[in-house]
Amino acid sequence: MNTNPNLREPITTPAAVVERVETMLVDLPTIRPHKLSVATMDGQTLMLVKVYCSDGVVGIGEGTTIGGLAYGGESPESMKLAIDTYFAPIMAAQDATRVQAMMARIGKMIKDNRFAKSAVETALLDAHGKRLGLPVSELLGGRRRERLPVAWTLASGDTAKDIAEAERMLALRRHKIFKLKIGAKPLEEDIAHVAAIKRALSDRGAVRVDVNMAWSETQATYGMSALADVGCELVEQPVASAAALARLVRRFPIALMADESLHGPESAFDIAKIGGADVFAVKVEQSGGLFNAQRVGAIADAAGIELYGGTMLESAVGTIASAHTFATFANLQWGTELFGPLLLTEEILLQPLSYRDFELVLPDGPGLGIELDEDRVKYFVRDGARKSIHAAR
Ligand code: MUC
Ligand code: MG
Repeated sequence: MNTNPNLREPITTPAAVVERVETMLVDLPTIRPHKLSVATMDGQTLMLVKVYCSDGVVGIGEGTTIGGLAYGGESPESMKLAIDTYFAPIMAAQDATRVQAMMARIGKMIKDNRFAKSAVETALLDAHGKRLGLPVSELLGGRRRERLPVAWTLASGDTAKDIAEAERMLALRRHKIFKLKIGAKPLEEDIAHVAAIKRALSDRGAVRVDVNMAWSETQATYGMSALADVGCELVEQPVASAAALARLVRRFPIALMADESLHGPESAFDIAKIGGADVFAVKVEQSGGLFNAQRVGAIADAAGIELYGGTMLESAVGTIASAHTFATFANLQWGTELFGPLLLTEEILLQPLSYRDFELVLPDGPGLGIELDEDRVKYFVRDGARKSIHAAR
């Protein structure tokens, strides 16, 4: 028998248990087609999850992908199905105040499904923060910064339009770091596109590219050298394999960032072991949640790899969950790209997130510090009010 009082199971009943888990798909248009080498997005589908607790607190979380299944193995629809069918019964009646223990319980019974886990963990942390009156960043150990620099992605597919868009962002003082999506066109065309944008912006704007794995290793060898020559400062995931990334790193005077190769702490450790990248694009969903994203950050720090706060183009819910996480990072040398809500035509919060002076300002309120505009969400929810209004016309 265990007689050590410190090791005993708590005998008190939890202050709050999970009563109900609700999921929904919300379809929102984008402000313009967003062209990546893997997909062209005309809209974004959010999978929102709400965790209802017995103390009356409700937490929200988000799971979002890029182009359905074009980016990875989970889609908003598959997340909804997984949470409704498998996560919810595991969470029911469990202590809602022990978030890490709940995630460990889920992890034991559910393999993979990193994006769905991230959405659920976000909702649990939002609820617990509201319960304790603390922002999520404080539950994660405490924020080190109140604002995060935010890059903008130029991905209209047209050089002149991209330059005009960049000029608008500079004039608005919203963004001065620009990430260009390339890899869908022939390499020479892509290089000319990047060169023209860098020439137009000069030192008023930093230019980086994301190839989304579209190049072969030989294309990347030529491409990285040419990109460095035209003043591009960083290239993100030019090739698919982590081994090829490791062979390319530090051969050219341009930083190399891993994105798709990162699937949480284990993959981060594998890449760090071989010094396979200069920078990690940490994504909360891709890492499998907020705590795992912090672990990826710690591994990068230990290996001398620099950090960047990535996005899966989430709406305000997932974006602010990422912001709370990145605000706790010891290092964030390359800033973030937490612009997801700005790519959508519709606002789903009562009080929009604050972007100013090239930065996203972290909210101070408890939990995620945001409030959903429930009427807007009801309108845009799949098969919801918008559909019935259109059908009645
Ligand atoms: C990616 O691959 O990084 C981030 C910004 C953007 O436009 O797309 C995403 C995905
Ligand atoms: Mg990327």
